[in-house]
Amino acid sequence: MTDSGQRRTGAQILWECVVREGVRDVFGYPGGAILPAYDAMLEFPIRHVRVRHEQGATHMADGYARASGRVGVAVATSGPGATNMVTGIATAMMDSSPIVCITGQVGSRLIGTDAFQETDITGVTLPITKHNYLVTRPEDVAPAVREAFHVARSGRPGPVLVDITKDAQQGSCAFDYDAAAPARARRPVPRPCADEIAAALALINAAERPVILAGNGVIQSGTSSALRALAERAQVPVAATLLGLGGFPASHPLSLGMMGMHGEAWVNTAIQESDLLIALGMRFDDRVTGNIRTYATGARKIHVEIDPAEVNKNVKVDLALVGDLRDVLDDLLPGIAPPPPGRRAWLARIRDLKGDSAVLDIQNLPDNGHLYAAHVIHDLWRATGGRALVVTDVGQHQMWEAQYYHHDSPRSLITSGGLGTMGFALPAAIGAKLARPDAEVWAIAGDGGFQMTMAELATIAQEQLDIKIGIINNGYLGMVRQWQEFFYERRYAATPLLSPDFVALAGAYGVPGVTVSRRSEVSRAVEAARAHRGAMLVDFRVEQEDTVYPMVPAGAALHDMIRRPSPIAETGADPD
Ligand SMILES: Cc1ncc(C[n+]2csc(CCOP(=O)(O)OP(=O)(O)O)c2C)c(N)n1
Repeated sequence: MTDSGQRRTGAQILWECVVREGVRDVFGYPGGAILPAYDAMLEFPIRHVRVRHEQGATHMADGYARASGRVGVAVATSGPGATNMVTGIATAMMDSSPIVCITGQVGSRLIGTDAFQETDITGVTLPITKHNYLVTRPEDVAPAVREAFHVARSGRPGPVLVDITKDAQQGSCAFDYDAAAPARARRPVPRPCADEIAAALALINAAERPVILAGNGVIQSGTSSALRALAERAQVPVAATLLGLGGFPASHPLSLGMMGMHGEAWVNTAIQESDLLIALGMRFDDRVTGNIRTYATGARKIHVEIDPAEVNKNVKVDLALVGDLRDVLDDLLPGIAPPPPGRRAWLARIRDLKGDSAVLDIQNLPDNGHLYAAHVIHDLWRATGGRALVVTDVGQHQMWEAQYYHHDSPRSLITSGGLGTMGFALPAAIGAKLARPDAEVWAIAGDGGFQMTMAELATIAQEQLDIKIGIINNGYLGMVRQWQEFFYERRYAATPLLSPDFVALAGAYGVPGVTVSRRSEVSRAVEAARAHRGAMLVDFRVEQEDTVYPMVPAGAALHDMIRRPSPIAETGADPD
């Protein structure tokens, strides 16, 4: 660390700030414009994971942040290095994940000349960052980096980019860390007033058929136990968004599970029949509401949200409590009254709905020898005791994971919800494993999404990371094929998929693998992977034309779902 007033280069100042923020792991890829920073990095206690593609670096930083709650850091050079980060930054933005991306920029005198590897990356990322900075002088490095970390983690978290010109990295200035505090005034987080809290309590205490909608905000704010206290005291069932899964224990009797497009029928029906929705840290995404005009029309709505821009954006609410969920729950809890008598009938009604749907559940049907993805996820959940940290990709397998792996604790599911980014799982799992080395980390990907970032297998091998990889291999871009099946008369344009031999591919990186094509083999393969010290890949060859049920077609009312047909066990002929 520097003595106060010592001269330091911009590159040294950068890493000193990063280290003082508590960061020890960064993910990146070098190049000319960021070379001074890479050179200076060697003087600092930083583990740098050199990725195979800069998109991977951003997903790793994101996975690191989601697994730990700490800020993740990704580094890239100018031009193509920086633009390769765009998808990862947008992914972090949509899911409110705190990451700081550091990019090199061409020399300040070359800016605007179309110099070699010049891109206006602050311009490019303006709509997909919480904030970004172009730093052209060494004196400005520390204030920008320190503020970037603050902005990324404060309020509603999100990605911040700091673009530093090569001369700002190379140049030097007198440096005093403590004097280089962020210049900008910090914005205080609002807190609802007593009248608003009283109004919310009046609604909650009187409601006969309330439902809590728990979102990512529960996990971000670390309020799982307060949520549990609220639900239990008021006897209110809890539905979760995809990103809210784990915020409330799935095994709890008041847990409803996932809501929305692929939510179970009882969850969506309960929401449609409710008289009060208590939305906590969620933003009424269209995948959650279906058609807004027909969404929970009989329900009053309370929205607790830290970002005022989300309030009344998609769904008009009766009462908005803008503030940190932790503060609001602290204020609400003492005023929760014993539930009114109607609440008991409501819970009974939900129990009936649940029983009705469960009859059709694939887990309750006889094993016909075929391997369904739902079996794989269910058996993985059993084998890991529900305690693994699962990182999924995007597609059908993501929805089956959400339905069949029952998450009891926060930060045990990491998935790209808002942007729905294929290629997310493998690199995000790397970040998660570095953030939580003791966790059992499983990356679950489709055969399509895995191929988008599978080069990061090399990173796993090089860093010797103990990550288990499960590929749900159905020979299709499954989720798109499902839409074609339902809405395009089974015209499977561009969705059949040829894949390499994934086990041989992993083997080329020194990662062992096995192929599984029968249900009876699932548990054994999972156990073998768990017993192996180090990375291992399991290629699950599942039914090709299986479908995620239920499904609310895009734009339809939440209660108008395509239900799971009962003869699902009859898909395909008898096994040989
Ligand atoms: C980068 C990107 N491109 C395209 C899509 C559109 N998309 C959503 S799901 C999906 C299919 C995913 O197929 P696969 O990875 O094999 O998983 P499966 O649905 O079969 O489980 C596609 C193409 C996307 N979400 N992300």
